[in-house]
Amino acid sequence: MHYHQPELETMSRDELEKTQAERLRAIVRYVYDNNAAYRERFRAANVEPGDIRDVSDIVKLPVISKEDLRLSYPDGFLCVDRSTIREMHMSSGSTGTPIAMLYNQADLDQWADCMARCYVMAGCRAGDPIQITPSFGLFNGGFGMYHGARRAGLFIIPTGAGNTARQIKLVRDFQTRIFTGVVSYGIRVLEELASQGNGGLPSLKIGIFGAETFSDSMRKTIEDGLRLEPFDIYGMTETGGVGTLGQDCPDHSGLHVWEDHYIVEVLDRETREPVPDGQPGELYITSLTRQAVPVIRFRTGDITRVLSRQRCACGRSHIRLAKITGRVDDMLIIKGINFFPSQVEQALMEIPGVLPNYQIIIEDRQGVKDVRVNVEADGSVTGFTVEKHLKERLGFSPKGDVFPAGGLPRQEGKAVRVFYETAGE
Ligand code: DLL
Repeated sequence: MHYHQPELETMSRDELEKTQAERLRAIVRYVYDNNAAYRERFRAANVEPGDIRDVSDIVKLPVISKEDLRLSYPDGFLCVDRSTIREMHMSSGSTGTPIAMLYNQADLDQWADCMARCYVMAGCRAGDPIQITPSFGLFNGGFGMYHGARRAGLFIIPTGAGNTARQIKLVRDFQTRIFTGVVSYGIRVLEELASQGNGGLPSLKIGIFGAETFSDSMRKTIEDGLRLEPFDIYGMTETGGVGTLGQDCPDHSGLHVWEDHYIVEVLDRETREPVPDGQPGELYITSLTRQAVPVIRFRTGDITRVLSRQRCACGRSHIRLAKITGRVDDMLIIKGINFFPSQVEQALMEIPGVLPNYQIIIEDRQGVKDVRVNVEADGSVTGFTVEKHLKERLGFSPKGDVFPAGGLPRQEGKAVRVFYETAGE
């Protein structure tokens, strides 16, 4: 077995929980002493650092939402002197109001180590050529993968986003072994390969994909099409970026979250009470080791469940979560039925001949919502086939429109799947 930080990745559950308790006490004291906004929030919740003795005391602390972070833009939760900041990243967020994440040197090191753990866990070894296709810029994807690849000693090919024909040429010219990207970019590469019609990419062995829900069908399409082993990498701007939270291991039995750096809580979406392991809920994250902008009980909006706290076949003791199935704010309610875009994706991909490109259009006709699904498929699939299958799987019948391969628009970066139309005004 290979690990980037063997002692930390395989320490016993007892040690891990002891480390978390110590670090939780320290970080709570730290944010209280170094940031007025945190101090005020703690006071409003009637809690003091001394009240936090064990991990179970975490429920006494106030939660922090994306909205809180937006309102504090650009640096309301900063806990270090501005002169020590070394880098920043930003997420645009669905409303367009940004959230900024600032890093000091210790935070950049922490990010690099978390990312390097993910790489080594996936089988990457020093000297392996890695092509990094998320964009380099304010989005954390490109630079996070870069920092980690430096730490793991990989040979970095920093292509950034787009120009798929050139990406393919570089894979061939430099025998790229590891390919990284947002999930939908894996599909884009497959399409480009098909249109070139001149063979596959045999040097590729490892695919590291994330930033979007990774349905089983999408995963299989990428695995079979690119003939590599796909890994699902998880992270977000607010926790410090890609890879900070973790990834699945070669056992593919859930996402290992780096628990010496983060405390995971899965809470009921309405009551905010912890749900039992195995039950789905909303993920809250506390960062234990970040210095510039630590988050305490950050409400991620992501839906998951705890799969296991047992040591994994890979030797790691860190918790395993189910892959992220969607976001609380993505849930759609049409004609009284709740569903997530990822369920539509899963159902669509079960239809033979359907291609992995689709749009969900929510039509609003004077307050009455209806849904239409546009999907690319080969000539064997009709709108009727799509409608019938979605009805069986989702319990309601959106209108299905079929487009030829390449008939729907593509975006650079994360794919946009849901569109809103207002009609009849
Ligand atoms: O998307 C970080 C990242 C970059 C992860 C590249 C993996 C690869 P944000 O733009 O802040 O950061 O978006 C974070 O994206 O709360 C999830 O809703 C979603 N997300 C990220 N990774 C996954 C994943 C990056 N593996 C938000 N599966 C998160 C499902 C994911 N959703």
